Amino acid sequence: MNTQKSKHLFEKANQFIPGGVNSPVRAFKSVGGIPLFIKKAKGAYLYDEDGNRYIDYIASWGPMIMGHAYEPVVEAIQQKVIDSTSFGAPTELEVQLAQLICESIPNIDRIRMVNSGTEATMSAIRLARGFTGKNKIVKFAGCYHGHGDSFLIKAGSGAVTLGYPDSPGVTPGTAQDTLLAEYNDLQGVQKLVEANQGEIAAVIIEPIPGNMGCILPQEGFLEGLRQLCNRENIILIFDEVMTGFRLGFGGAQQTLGIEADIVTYGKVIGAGMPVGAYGGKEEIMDFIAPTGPVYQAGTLSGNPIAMIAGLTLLQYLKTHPEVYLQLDQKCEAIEIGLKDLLESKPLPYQINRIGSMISLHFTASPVVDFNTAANGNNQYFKDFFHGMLKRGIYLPPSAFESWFLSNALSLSDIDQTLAAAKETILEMETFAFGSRH
Ligand code: HOZ
Repeated sequence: MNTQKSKHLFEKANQFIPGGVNSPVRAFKSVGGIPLFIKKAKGAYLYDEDGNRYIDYIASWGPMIMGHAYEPVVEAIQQKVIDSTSFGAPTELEVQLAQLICESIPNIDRIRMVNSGTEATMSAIRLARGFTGKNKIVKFAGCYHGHGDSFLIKAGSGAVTLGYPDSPGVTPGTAQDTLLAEYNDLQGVQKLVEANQGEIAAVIIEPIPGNMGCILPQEGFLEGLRQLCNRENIILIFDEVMTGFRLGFGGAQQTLGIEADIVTYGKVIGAGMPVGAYGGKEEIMDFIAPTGPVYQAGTLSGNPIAMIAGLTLLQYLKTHPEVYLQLDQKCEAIEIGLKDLLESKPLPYQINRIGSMISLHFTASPVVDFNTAANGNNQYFKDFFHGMLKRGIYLPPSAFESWFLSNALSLSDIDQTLAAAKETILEMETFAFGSRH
């Protein structure tokens, strides 16, 4: 596969952009090699600057649930953009999007639009602190809530991929207000709450983490968190930036049957435009300015182009629930296919999946939290990643990221993916039991 143009662009990018990328995990650092520079995408396919085509399992890290350049969204943007790209003033569109969400998600009475998932989570904890009058928050190792200072404590995603889960630049004062728990360990959270009685404003969690690979909650864990937060007057924040409108229209809350006090969104809500949002019950949300004293603002918040993109996609998803069933079936086919290929092989592996999120870890023990995710064999992951890439399958360049399927994937794309996996696994076996042992 010729990737000369990407190579050249990466060299040039490194002169002008730190590390050559505008978001670290894109740099391929933990898997090695040159990141591909993408020229265009359509449906399930990405095309790089050298003209190579890839079947895409990143979907822009989640947003492109109907595939790239989805016609209704493209047309809606084209029609709207001639009316100007931003006003910095209220629009009917943002009311329509807010109404659609509030009328669809039972525990969301009000929602505030921002520009990214990071902004949504930062604002959500400020709101929780302002509302409760308490300072500390609990987060979970390996969960990633964007790059706000309070969250860069044992963070997942690119932070752990690149070896900086605790970022320099976060002051000790900020860090000490973030208490760390292990995902799926309810007792650990209970102990933290006892040791910090009356001081914890919020527990923030990806109900189904996608930033240490995809991890599933064990029975009783999230239910227990909900009860604990109720008992102790702690705000429970579900970070549904990845799962919102992806696992179903009602996200993880609907899938799991558990309601949070504040929910954060991003990705699918903006259909690939820079949008985040946070919402919840009226009494909490009305604590935000201008109704309440907790300040949060943004020049581009509720941007009309972003709103029309999000509104068009969400209207479609709401009226086409079969999309979620189709996505689930496609992802199940990948799961079953990979398991069939790996079952009889000497490579240790775990596959976690829910709906259209899936991840593959090369480890013998179940992946249920950060430590078990970090046990995965990164050499195997690199070999698998590059074996797939050279066969035209574009996976996340880190085992600490979930794959995201789009409904543009066809059965033939899935067959092609599994054929590539078969060849890759054979190659890994030969290599593992040849030169490496
Ligand atoms: N934080 C994103 C994945 N969890 C990565 C975003 C990007 O690099 O584009």
